[in-house]
Amino acid sequence: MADKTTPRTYETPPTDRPISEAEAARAAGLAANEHIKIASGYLRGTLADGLLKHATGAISEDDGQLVKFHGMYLQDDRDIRAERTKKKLEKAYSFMIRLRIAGGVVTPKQWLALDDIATTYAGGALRATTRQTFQYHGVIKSNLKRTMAAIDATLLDTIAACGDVNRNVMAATNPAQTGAHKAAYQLAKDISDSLLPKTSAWREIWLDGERVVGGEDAAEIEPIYGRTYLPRKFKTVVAVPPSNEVDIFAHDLGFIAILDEKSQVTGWNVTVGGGMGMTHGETDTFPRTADVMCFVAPEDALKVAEAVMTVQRDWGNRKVRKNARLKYTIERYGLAAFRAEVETRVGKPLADPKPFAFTGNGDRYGWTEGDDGRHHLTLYVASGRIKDYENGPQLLTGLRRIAEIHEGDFRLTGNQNVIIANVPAAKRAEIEALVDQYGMMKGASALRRNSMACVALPTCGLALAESERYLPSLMDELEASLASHGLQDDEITIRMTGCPNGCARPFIAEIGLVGRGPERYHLYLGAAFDGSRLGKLYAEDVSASEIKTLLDPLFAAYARNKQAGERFGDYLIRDGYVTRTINGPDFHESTGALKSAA
Ligand code: SRM
Ligand code: SF4
Repeated sequence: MADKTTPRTYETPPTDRPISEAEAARAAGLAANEHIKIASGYLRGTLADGLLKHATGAISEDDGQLVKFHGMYLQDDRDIRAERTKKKLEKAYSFMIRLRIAGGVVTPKQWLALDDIATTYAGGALRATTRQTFQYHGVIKSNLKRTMAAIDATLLDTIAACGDVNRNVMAATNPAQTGAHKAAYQLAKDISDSLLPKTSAWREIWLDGERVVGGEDAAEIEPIYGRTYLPRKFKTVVAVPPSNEVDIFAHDLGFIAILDEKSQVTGWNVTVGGGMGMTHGETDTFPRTADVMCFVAPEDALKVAEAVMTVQRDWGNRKVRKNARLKYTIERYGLAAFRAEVETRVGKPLADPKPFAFTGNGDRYGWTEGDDGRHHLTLYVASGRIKDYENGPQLLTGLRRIAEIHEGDFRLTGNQNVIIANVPAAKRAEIEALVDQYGMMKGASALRRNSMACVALPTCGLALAESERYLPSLMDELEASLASHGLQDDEITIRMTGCPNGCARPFIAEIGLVGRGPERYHLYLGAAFDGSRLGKLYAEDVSASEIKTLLDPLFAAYARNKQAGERFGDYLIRDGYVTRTINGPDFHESTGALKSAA
């Protein structure tokens, strides 16, 4: 037995002691959002407590990141920010809530309930987004849980509408149009369901649901995502040629229906690595059109979707968030290596893509008739804002009246428009009368029908310039200019955003206007009408009043010199006004404006 006085010897403590995941993430230099995810307990953070703090209309910064996974953003009214700061008042905080509606299909009953929520909690407006869903703006903190409960009662939710996860899955708009559209809608729903986060945090926080007890085992709680979810947002779409209304080349993952001679889907071409967002002046960020990677049989489509997403989960950049999207992963490792890894995970080689052709990325307005004799009416909604305009269409009331009598459903398009779908022939006249009564089809020009603007000011915290509130008046001027050159019926795509994040996909519009600062925009030209080619920077930092002056001579030259069927973007390249952008980093390589317009 050792004598009490004998000094003891101790082992040297291990230097590789187990450290927490959060510490490991910090040691590895991971981006701040990675720490927040790790520490959040599967997206809970301190949200539940934060909602009880009535002294502020905001939530903590970390919770502000987490709440995105629940489909929400903390915002403030930027129109009155300076005035409130001067008065030493807290910013006028409120929340934007985004729904998840795979394929954008809503029943009349849901429409009425969503309208009711808009009227009660969100300033009387529904906002159809560029990704086939709705947003509410201006919901104050004390109404959040009531609003979420009301959304839940519609059998819709907001889970994964934002955040580092697979977001709302878009599909060619009208499932009732053909069998192929039905298949596209089904695939979108299946992908949306299978890639949905499984944490019970959403139900627990917003609906006072029970915490699902179980271990802290990531494989059980989030079998696909794990504790850190994805490096960045991930967007999936499904298209049916010849329409590219979902803008497949702008998304991380896409499926293009390949049809047989009877228009049945034989399988899908898979696209990867599209995206719009960039930062002005930082050439290691850029918009990129997706690559067409392979062809898959219908029974393999879901497996491939999961494999693409998990390769991005494992290979995506978790240190630098602005280089974390799949487009950068593919630029870094190459398409061949990416495809090989997807094949390994799917467990078989994938076939090469099949031929396909798109004709445009806009919507088809007015009435159409489906295979089954049902009728569908596509309505133009300026920037997707569904409200009663003072001297314009009474969209909120009119669509409510239609929902009260409609037997089919509503479809949201990826161009911020609404389709009143599945109308039996006998009901068409009644619906048409309501559309007329509420001024919902008042002649939008060809340019306007092919336009989109992102939300920007006053709610978007990232906006550098106006967009939704400015584009309508700019279009008044451009319409006059087009008409003076006899181009009033020419379809030209025009899109505006308040910053280079590209929420209205401006880099693949023939005329792209991207906010640079108050009343200043970069002008991009030369993109393809079908959304398959990026535009080129034509003029930098132009003032709002210069835009028309710059475009007018180009319209004149186009009117004079265009060949039969030639699109505006293609013409500008052929006649040497801008160079053709190949893809990705090449976007920054040379400026446009090679030749000045006479
Ligand atoms: Fe977006 C961030 C609005 C489609 C790229 N987008 C934002 C935020 C949430 C601002 C923020 O982070 O604080 C904007 C909220 C404004 C507001 O007040 O409502 C916002 N984005 C929108 C919507 C509502 C625009 C619209 O006018 O309809 C669209 C909602 C879509 C949806 O239903 O999910 C919307 N955003 C897009 C698209 C278009 C698309 O996906 O087809 C893009 C370009 C494609 C892409 O993802 O690359 C897009 N939004 C971004 C980015 C840049 C991402 C990047 O990779 O760099 C941001 C900023 C970010 O993520 O850091 C952003
Ligand atoms: Fe906001 Fe910029 Fe997106 Fe417009 S493009 S909504 S300004 S983040």
